[in-house]
Amino acid sequence: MISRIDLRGAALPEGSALRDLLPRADFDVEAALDKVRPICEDVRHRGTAALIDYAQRFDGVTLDRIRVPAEALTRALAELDPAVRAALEESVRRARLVHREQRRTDHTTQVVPGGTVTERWVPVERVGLYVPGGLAVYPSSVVMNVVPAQEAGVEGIAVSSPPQAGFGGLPHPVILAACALLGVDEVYAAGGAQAVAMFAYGTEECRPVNLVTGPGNIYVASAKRLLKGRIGIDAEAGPTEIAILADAGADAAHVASDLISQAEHDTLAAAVLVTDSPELADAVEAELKTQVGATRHRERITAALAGRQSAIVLVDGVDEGLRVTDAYGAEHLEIQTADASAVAARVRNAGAVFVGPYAPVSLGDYCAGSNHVLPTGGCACHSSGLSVQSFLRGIHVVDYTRDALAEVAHHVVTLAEAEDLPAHGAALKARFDWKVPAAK
Ligand code: HSO
Ligand code: ZN
Repeated sequence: MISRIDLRGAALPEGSALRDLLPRADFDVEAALDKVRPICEDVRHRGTAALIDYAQRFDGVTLDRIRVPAEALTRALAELDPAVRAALEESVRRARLVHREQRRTDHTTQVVPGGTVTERWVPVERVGLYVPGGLAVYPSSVVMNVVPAQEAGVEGIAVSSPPQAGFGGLPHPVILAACALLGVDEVYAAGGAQAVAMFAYGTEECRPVNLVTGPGNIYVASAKRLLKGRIGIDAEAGPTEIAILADAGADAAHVASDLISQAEHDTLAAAVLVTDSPELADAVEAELKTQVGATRHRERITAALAGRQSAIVLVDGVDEGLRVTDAYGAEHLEIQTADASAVAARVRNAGAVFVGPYAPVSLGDYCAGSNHVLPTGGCACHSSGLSVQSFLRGIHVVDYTRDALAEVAHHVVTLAEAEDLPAHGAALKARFDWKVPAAK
């Protein structure tokens, strides 16, 4: 059902060698580039007509336009199950509480009298938020993308999600309802690489955006990599990962259900338990066997747990466990050990950390207030999840008086000469009648 990796009894290797002991799913974004490149070029040149063709080819729907009409959004919200509406509202409320606090205030540093640098935080003008709709549809991802963009003050927010044959070629109605609930009225029925190309190049219906965020399949990730530069992107999102660091005191049934919860996403999803307790490892394995049989998506889950990307890793103690989880850099990391807060405080690499027995990843997926668009594939070692910061740019505003410039001019001229860029120095000299003020 799930493989074991026994790292007990010997010193753990350093850095990447340790990481290599914990296999990951093959999510070869590079390999998809050849397929994605012609699609993006086609959208660039033929715009809406190309998107209509791809909707036919990949989604099996006949569309005459890509933009979702306003009435469809209003109707989706009116027809939304009240319990789902209440749950989405609570998800939004909590996400707003957390993301609002991430707003940045401008800050001015007086470097010298008369010389200041102000860092101004300016929202990106226009963003395209991608919401997947293949194997599963994720209205919760609408919340996780839109809330930080709104809290950052982004004015132009467009959402795209694949057209669904079962819903008259529109994106899934709960996705439309979530957009309407959040006040987003610019929604497109486009999926995959073609949606990213639509955002990047623009079409007759959709103005180009500056930044594309949101998770997606390998083609979406590949198109984001291809078009990066023309557009900004968030961290690349691959298959979901959960790692759990647990000791003998953890509840095996809960650990197993949390591993299963993320395995439910995808056959390539990774579920990794790191523990110093062989008894817990055995108990979790037994729980997995009984629990998986009772789940709706048991085939997908079994494949994910049996895949080479999932494992139970045995270590000598919690310290070694932390070294393993840091080397792995999971998208989600649960700490189910004694003194979980203290252990969590020592984590260096993870997309998000879930502390103790009552903070399962599923809480974070929907209603913790945290964001669920997180770095996967080890990207947590260098990147953060989606936040207000993802939608802001810090602009340095440099303001110096003549005296403040005079004070430092000789240093600038010296550095310009050292770099053999005399015209840089000349730009200063010209302001002082070609006589650089002497050093004080
Ligand atoms: N666990 C996923 C997010 C999600 N789960 C959406 C359920 N719906 C990636 O963080
Ligand atoms: Zn999830």
